[in-house]
Amino acid sequence: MPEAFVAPGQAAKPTGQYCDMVLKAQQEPEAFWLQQAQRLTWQTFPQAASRSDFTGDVVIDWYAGGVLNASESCLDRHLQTQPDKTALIWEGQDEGQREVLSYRVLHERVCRLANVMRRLGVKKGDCVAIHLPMVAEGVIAMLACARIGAIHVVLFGGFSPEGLAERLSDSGAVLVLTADVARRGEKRIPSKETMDAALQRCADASRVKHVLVVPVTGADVPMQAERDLNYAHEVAQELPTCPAEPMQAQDPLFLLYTSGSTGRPKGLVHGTGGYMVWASFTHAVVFDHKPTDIFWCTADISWITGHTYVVYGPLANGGTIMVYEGLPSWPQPGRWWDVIDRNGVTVFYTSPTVVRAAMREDEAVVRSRSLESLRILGTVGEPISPEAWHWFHDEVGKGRCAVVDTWWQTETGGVMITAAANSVVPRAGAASLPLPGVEATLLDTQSAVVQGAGEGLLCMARSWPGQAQSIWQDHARFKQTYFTTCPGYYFTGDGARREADGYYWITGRVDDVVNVSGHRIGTAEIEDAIATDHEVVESAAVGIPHDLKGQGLVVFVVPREQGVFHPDAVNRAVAAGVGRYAVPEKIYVVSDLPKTRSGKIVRRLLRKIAAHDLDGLGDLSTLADPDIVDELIALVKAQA
Ligand code: 6R9
Repeated sequence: MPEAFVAPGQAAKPTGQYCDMVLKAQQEPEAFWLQQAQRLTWQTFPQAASRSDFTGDVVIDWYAGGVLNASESCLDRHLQTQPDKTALIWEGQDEGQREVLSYRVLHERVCRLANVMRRLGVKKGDCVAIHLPMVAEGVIAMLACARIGAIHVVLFGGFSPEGLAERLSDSGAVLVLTADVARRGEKRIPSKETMDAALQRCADASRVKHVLVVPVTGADVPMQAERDLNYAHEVAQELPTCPAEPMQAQDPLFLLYTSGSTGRPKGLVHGTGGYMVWASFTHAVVFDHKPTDIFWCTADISWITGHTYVVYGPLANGGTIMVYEGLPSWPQPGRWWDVIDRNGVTVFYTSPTVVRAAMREDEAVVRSRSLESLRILGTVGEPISPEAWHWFHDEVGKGRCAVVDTWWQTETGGVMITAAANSVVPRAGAASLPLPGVEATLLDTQSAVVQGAGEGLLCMARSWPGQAQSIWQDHARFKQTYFTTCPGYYFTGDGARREADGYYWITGRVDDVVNVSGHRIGTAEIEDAIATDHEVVESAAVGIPHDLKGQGLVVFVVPREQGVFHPDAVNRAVAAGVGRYAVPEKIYVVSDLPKTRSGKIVRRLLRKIAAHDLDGLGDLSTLADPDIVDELIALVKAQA
């Protein structure tokens, strides 16, 4: 095992391979990142690593001159060395549903679908929407898009038709892949029906020429003649080989929508070369990848974590991925532990929410499973408490697995801050140290750099290969969102604390984004959805601490007419406008919201009141109507 690494220039003498990388990336970034580019298969090797610039118009530019195809790095090159190695193990949620795909078979399936898409007229640079549950076809669809140079846009199965329509229109997708019906425990999710409703709502629905329907359950669903096609039928007609489209390193590989503090969800654009290097590099370094690993990242493919650590990272590194369709504890508690035991999973990467839920189950559930194949455990998406970290380490890892808490974002493409497994000494509850080449910096509210131990806004001083290039068709918004708060730096939206020896602790979002079980929800999206109800004058959504979900969503609503308004209307509006997953925990119907004299809602106050944290509400004299605070406190107490 490599000697555990502390921090360059700190504590013990820095040694080991990991430390060499940190120093090289710091001292000779160009040479270091060109060297890392050799992890991929290139048709033309790049001439430069980064030509990025955080000032002026903001340019994120990696691997200029490089030509590659992401699917060749994930598939073709492994065909030469290990065609029969298992690339993907899929298990369905019903007993006995299992499929094992070798690299050879995965390559064939990807090529067949790529040929279908080409036949249907999809061209390089077109957007293709993927709206599928955790079935092998989701992975296949992403790689098939990459194969022909189409930009994939994976959409969450929990979005409402309105939420889907918004993203379909914004991306201008020309083809959609959906399921007939998705399974979720006992529930059946009408994916095709939801997509039909979304397409009806799209003003420019005509841009979507075809809908490919994957028969997940085999249910009978309405098919619109000419537009809708059966996936199984279409791929069966195609050849199992397909030439890969040569892509410039800078050509987009995918768009992924995520929530920010204001306005509509943004489609973050990830380029091909930089993103793929980052996916491969971080998967190898953070999870100490070994060729014999069976890597299970439990994230849905509609999340960035699913993109980078279900699909691109492990497959670029020739690994074996586990894809499981079902819930952690359905049909019985401990189902995921059984998946680990049955398949010999060695690396298990999940979310703190899953860990917290498992902690609440009878301890016999986890103790009755072997889990002896595991060697590394990871979490992502939200902070993990030291208590949950220790439980994960002791009960799931049986005290012998490395545990990595990984901090990163849709915008960063892959892990940024972590205690890389078997290289960095972890600290329970801390995100720990920036990866090689990640220049994390804390800035105070005056944009001055915080030195040594301290707290501040978490920023990056320099670009890294996985950085998103832009927001789809809105570079001005990209610049405004990420590069104006702290000029010259990429601003993450998170706050953090740093110890004297360089370890980072993430303190949470400093903007109006709420993190419910790892789902990033912009409060503005919730408020916009509620505003569609004409009975509502205005509303404010805030996050409060929640034992199980990390954060819960609370909404304050001012109805047009007090007394007659029913809070259920709010739930309906949110479910329709955003999706059921975003329905608030609690709704308070109030006569007004606390505002400054200039009319700005004082969210800080609402957050504290909603969380019953009534000490130190601060100076209320700047409020337009300070009396409203007493009304809110009384209401929250009465409904506790
Ligand atoms: C990968 C992913 C990003 C936001 C991020 C932060 C929070 C993610 C975290 C974490 C504390 C961790 N976050 N990982 N907070 N510790 N290990 O989650 O991407 O969905 O874009 O969310 O999630 O607030 O800014 P994304």
